[in-house]
Amino acid sequence: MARTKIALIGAGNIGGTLAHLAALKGLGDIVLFDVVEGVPQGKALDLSQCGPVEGFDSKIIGTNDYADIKGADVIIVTAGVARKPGMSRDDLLGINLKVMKAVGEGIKANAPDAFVICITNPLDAMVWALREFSGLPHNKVVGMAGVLDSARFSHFLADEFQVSVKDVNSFVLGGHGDTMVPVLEYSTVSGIPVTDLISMGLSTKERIDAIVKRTRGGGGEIVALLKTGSAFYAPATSAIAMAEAYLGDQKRILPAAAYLSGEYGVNDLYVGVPVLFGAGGVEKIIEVKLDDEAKANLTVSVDAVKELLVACKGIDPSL
Ligand code: TXD
Repeated sequence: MARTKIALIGAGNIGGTLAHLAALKGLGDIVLFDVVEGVPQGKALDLSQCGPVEGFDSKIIGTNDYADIKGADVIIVTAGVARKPGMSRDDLLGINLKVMKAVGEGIKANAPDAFVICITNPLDAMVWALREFSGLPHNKVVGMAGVLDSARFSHFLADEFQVSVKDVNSFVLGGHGDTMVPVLEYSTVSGIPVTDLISMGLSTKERIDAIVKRTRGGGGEIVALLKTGSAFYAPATSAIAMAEAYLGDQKRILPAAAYLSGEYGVNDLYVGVPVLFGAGGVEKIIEVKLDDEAKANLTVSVDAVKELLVACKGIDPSL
């Protein structure tokens, strides 16, 4: 049987980290694709030279040719640009939409059977556009944001309660970032909901609200510190967890931007929800009961995604 092939579209900070993790975890052979000449080739060579030290023999190549992603089992997309000072959200949307068009067409022509994970921002709109341009089935195209947002939330909760992160399981819904909806009733420490931990006097509503706020702004906090880019270690780790769930048919339930057709009362949109991942890609959308506050927050989140899609359709009438 041929080795698993993982294609990474975009060989920037996240793309390079993804390649490193995939090689260390022995997930398969790796293709790093980028439009910039030399960068994917250079990173591939550097990463290949980790092999003798780490003891992996994944074949890692860098390329500027979509033909090299032929037959990929998993594709992770980070291609695009980040917002620079003076650039409006619509400017960014316009640029990355064009990138998604090129990437979608490249995938359609070369790897239509792949499971595709999109990371490029603005996430919920870009994953929708990538699915449209690639024409792949909806269950094979997902967006990564929820695993990262919940990892950030779990990290802060573990810190607050002074417990191991292994015992913290947090639950988020909705779009990436500002409109993310953390659900406290379903966020637990060893099965005990955060709401109960507050009643037990182990924290306060105010402190948890501050943690929620910090989680929502988690990306921005890192951008402000780095000054030259955005987070890449945790985003890469999060996408790799999703790829492993698919490749290993793990039946994991992870938060991800998935295509909704009626679930949570939402149609024809990608929104962050709990997803059962297995060999079939998105095997099931898990619909949980939400209280009125979470429902209202989810509506705000969904409306924000809808607005972005209207802007996408305005920029590219073929959508
Ligand atoms: O949770 C999440 N979804 C995110 C999203 C968390 C963190 C960062 N998030 C977004 O991921 C971020 O806003 C960016 O849109 C992507 C990628 O972030 P990264 O930090 O890896 O950005 P880089 O280092 O700028 O890398 C982008 C690469 C760069 O090498 C470009 O040359 C390349 O994308 N690029 C392209 N590759 C292929 N094809 C095209 N058309 C193309 N255009 C640019």
